[in-house]
Amino acid sequence: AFLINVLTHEKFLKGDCDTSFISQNPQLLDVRPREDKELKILKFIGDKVVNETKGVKKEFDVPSVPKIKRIESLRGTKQILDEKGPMGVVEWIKSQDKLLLTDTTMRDAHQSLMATRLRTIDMLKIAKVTSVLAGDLFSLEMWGGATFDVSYRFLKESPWERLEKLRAKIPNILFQMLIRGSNAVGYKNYPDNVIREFVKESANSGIDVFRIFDSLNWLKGMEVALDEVLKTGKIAEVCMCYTGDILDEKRDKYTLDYYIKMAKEIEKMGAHILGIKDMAALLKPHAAYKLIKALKEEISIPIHLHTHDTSGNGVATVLLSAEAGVDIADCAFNSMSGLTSQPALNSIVAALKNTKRDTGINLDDIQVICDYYNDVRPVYMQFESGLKSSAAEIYKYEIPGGQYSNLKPQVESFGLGHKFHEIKEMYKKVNDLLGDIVKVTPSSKVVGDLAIFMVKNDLTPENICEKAKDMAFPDSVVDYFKGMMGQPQWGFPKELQDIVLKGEKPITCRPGELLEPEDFDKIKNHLKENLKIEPTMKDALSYALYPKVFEEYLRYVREFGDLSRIGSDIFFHGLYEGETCEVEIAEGKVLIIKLLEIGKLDSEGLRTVAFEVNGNRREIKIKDKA
Ligand code: 3PY
Ligand code: ZN
Repeated sequence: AFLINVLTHEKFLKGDCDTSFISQNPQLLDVRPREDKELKILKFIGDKVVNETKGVKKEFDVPSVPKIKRIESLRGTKQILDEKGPMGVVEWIKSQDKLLLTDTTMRDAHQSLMATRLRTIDMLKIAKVTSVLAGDLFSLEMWGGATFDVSYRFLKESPWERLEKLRAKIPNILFQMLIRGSNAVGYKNYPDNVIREFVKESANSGIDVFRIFDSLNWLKGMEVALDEVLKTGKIAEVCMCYTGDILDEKRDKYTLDYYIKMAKEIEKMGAHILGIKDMAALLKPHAAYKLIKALKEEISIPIHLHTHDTSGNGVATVLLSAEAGVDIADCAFNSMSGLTSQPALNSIVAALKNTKRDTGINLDDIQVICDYYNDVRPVYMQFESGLKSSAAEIYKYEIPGGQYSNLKPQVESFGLGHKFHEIKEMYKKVNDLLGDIVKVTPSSKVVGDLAIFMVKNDLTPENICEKAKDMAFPDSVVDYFKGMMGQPQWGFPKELQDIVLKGEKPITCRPGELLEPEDFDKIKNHLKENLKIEPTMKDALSYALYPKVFEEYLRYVREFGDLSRIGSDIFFHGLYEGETCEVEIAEGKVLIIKLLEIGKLDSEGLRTVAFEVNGNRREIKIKDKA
C-alpha cells in the first residue's frame, strides 16, 4: 500500500520529484508485484478511456465456448509428422481420396478481414475445442505473414508466446506458417543467419509446415529458408505465386508452361509439397482445373492450393481444384471467410459430402467453432475494411487480398480518399510499367507505394522519367530497383531504374550474399543493457527483424504490463462509467475492476480516473493528450 501510494501520488506521476531511489532499488517494486500489476492495468484502462474512447462503449456479448472434454489420445496429422517425418506425411497425403483442408482463421483470414488484429486470447479460448472438433483438418495456418509484426506493433503481445500457447492446447493438428522467403516475416531481405535462426526457433516453438514464397517467384530467394526447413525435419511447402490468367492467350508471360516449369523446379529443389499461392484471387475456377490437371501429370509431390474469395469465385475455384485432384486446399471457417479472406470452409465441406472428395469433417462439429468466431468479430469491427460485396474488378487490378482491403484506409490516411479509383487504376499501370511482375508482399507494396506516389505527384507512366528525375522515390521502390527484393523474371525497366537509383548500382546476386551476418550477441547485450531484459534468442530475432517495433513493445509492456490476458472488449474499447470487468493479471489472479468516473480536466491537463478494485477505491491521474 505504501508503494502504491507513492506511485500514484500526483508528484510522482508528474515526475517532478526525485524518484531515483526507486530506480536504484528495483526490489522495492518486487515487494508487491500484485499492486504493480494492478497499477499498470489501471493506467492502461485510464489512458484508453481518457485519450481514446472517452468512456463511450457499446455492450458486447461474450462469445460462448462450449465445455468440451479433452480427449487424451487425440491423433491427427501432427502425430504422423512426429512419428514418421515429413516423407511419412507426404505418403499419407498421397494415399487420401479426401480433399484435405487447412483452416486459415488464425492467420490469413484475420489478416485479410480485420487488419491482422485477432488477439491471442481469442484464439486460445477456442483452441481446445478446435483440437477436438476440427481434429480432421490437415493443418491450421496460424502464424507468419503479417501476424508477427502486428502482434508486437499493435496488440502489444508476443507472437512467440501465441505460438507456444496454441501448440500446448492443440497437440494434434499440424501448425502452418507463411514465410516470405528471404524477407522472413518482414518487408525486406534479411541476412542469411537471421533467416536460418528464425526457421529454427519457429520449428522449436511449434511450426510444422513452412509455406515459403518469394515475392517475385525468384527461386534463389527461397533457397536459404528451404535449406533450413529441410534441416529441421519439418515440412517444406514451396510456393509458386499465381498471377495473370492462364486462360487468356493474349497474356504471354504467366502461361501454363511458366507454372509447370516452375513447379518442376520446386520439386527438384526438394520441397515436400508444392504450394499454389493465389494471393490476389486471380485463379479462376476453370483455370484452376486446367492448372492442377496439368501439374498432376508433371510432378509427384502433393499440391496445396491457397486462394482468396475476393472475386466471389473462391469456393468454385476450390471445388474445381478438388475435381482436378488437388490434395489440400486453404479455407476459413465460414464466419471468418469470404471477401478478401479465404473461401468458406463449412460450405466446402458440405458441398463435397457424399462425393469422392468428401472431406470426412463433421459439419455440426465445425459449426461450433464457426459460431464462436461469429461472436468474436464485433469487437474487431473498427478494423474491418467496410467492403460489402465481392469484387470482379480484382481480375483487372491484381491486388492481393490483404492489400485490397487495406488500400482504402491507407489511401485515406494520405488524404487521397477521393482518388481511390485513380489509385487502383494506377496500381495496374505501375504493374505494366514494371513489366508485369508478381505482386505479393513485399513486391505488392512496391507497386502500391509507387501508385500512391505517382497519383500524389501527378505523375504518369508517360511523364515519370522526365518529371521525377529529381524526386526521391519511396524506400520500398528504391529497394526494389536496387535488386534488394530479388530479381524479377523479365528484368527491370532500365530507364526508370536509372531515375530511381540516381547513379547507384543495382545488385544482381542474392541480397543475402551481400548482407553482413547479424551479430546476435551484440543484440542481446543491447537488449540487456538498454532494455533491461534477459534476452532469449527469440528476443534477439524479434529485434533483428523489427528493431524499433520490438523496443517499443518492450517499453509499452514495462509501462502498462502484460495485457495479453485482458479481454479484447477492454483492450480495444476500455470500460464505460459504471462497467465492471474481471481482469486476470497473472495465472489465477483476478481483479474485479469497476470504472467509477472519468474526472474533469484539471489546470495541469490531467484527469482523475476513479476505479473500484476488488471493492477498494483507487484513483489515478491520467494526462489528457487532446
Ligand atoms: C503475406 O505475405 O502476409 C501474405 O499474406 C501474402 O499474400
Ligand atoms: Zn493469402
